Formats: sequence, C-alpha cells, structure tokens
Amino acid sequence: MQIDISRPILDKNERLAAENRAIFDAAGIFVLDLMASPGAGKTSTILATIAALRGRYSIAVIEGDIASSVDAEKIAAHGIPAVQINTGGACHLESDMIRRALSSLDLGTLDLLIIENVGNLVCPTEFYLGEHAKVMILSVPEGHDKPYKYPGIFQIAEAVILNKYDTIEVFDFDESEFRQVVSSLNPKAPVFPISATKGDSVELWAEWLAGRIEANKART
Ligand SMILES: Nc1nc2c(ncn2[C@@H]2O[C@H](COP(=O)(O)OP(=O)(O)OP(=O)(O)O)[C@@H](O)[C@H]2O)c(=O)[nH]1
Ligand SMILES: [Mg+2]
Ligand SMILES: [Zn+2]
Repeated sequence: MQIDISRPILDKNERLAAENRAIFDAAGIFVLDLMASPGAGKTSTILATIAALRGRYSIAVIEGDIASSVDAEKIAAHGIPAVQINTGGACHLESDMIRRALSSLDLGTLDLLIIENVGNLVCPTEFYLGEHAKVMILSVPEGHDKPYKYPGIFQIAEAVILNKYDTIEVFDFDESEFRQVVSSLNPKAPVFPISATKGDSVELWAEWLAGRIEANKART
C-alpha cells in the first residue's frame, strides 16, 4: 500500500492560503512572496525596495528562516515593522505560518507586505501563501545555468531579479544565455539586473512592483 501525504498537506495549505488572500484583499494590501537561494540577497533586496518605495507606500515584512531573528532585526532597524517566523527545520513557508504572523501586524495601515521565504529554490514554489505575486532572485555568483536545473521557480515567478550584478565581471555569467533560458521558460517575466547593496538599478524593479500595487488597488 502507498500513502501519499503530500496531497492533503498541499490541500490544507491551499485552503488557508485562500483565507489569507481574503484577509489581504479586505485590508487592501498587496503581498509579495520573495524566493531565492540562501544568500542570494533577499534581505538586501527588501531593504533596497523599502528605500525606493517607503515614501509612497506603508510597508511591512515577514521574514522566514529555519532559525534566528537576524533578518527581521535588519528590517526593523530601518523602522519597518518586521515579524520573524522560525520554521524550526521546514525549508519553506506555509499558509498557517503566515496567518500566525499576521496577528503581529497592523494590517489596516499597510499597502505592501513583503514575505521573505526560506532560502531554497525548490519547495517555496509549491506553496501558495495567499500572495498576489511570487518573485525570485538569482544572484550572479550562482551561475547562469540555474534555470536549466531549477525550472519550476523560474516558471512560477512573475519577475526575476538578477542580483549582485556588480560582480558580473568576476564570474563567467553568460547574461544573454540566462535571459534566453528564462524567457523560454517564462516569456512574460521581466528580468531586472540590480545590485541590492549598492542600490544600482533598483528603480526599474521598484517601478514594476509599484505598478502591480496600483493595479491591485484599482481592482479591489
Ligand atoms: N556584491 C554584492 N553583494 C551583495 C548584494 N546583495 C547582497 N549581497 C551580499 O550577499 C550576502 C547575503 O545577502 P542577504 O541579503 O543576507 O541574502 P539573503 O538571500 O537574505 O540570505 P538568507 O536570508 O540567509 O538566505 C550579504 O553579505 C550581502 O552583503 C549585491 O548586490 N552585491
Ligand atoms: Mg535574508
Ligand atoms: Zn521545503
């Protein structure tokens, strides 16, 4: 006999995600799920995005990590509400974790909630959290071949951020091959080369996100 436990887990997750989504829409919040490998620059990109958009939007962050509150402390140091989720071993976030984190946020005041998923290119793609968009970051040092090896995350992302672009001369990263493979997997997703820590070229990405926030406000 074979027991498949993945389906019931995913079904329960989807049900709670739909409830999360109803909460976000009732409060008029746009929610972004940011996915990437460990160290690709999720927290740095969130800080750069906050710097670009905090004058226009009220922002909060949910940080997902297996352990520690290092990332939430980095965000909170900039005066932005940040809630840390420790998964205690799970390599992705699930909807019930997001639901519990929401109770620590003043939802009525927010326009944008950014969720930093656990560093992982695989299972975060399978778990809908109620977000309006999933976006992924690949950093230059990881190599241009990653879309061949992890196609799922490139397919589900609505935009692809190419971070640590300031290091492109140091690595043998073939940007045109990377763009070609990404566009074959996901023709609609824009690719935004940025340097999160230097703040270079963050504007185009931030404007894309602002466009999504405005479109969502107009819809709800
Ligand atoms: N040169 C360069 N370094 C960067 C850039 N963005 C991030 N880093 C560095 O990369 C390291 C990891 O950055 P984080 O923002 O912590 O990455 P993360 O994806 O949030 O990491 P985890 O949460 O641990 O998975 C840090 O040492 C950053 O300073 C960039 O654009 N250029
Ligand atoms: Mg981080
Ligand atoms: Zn996982």
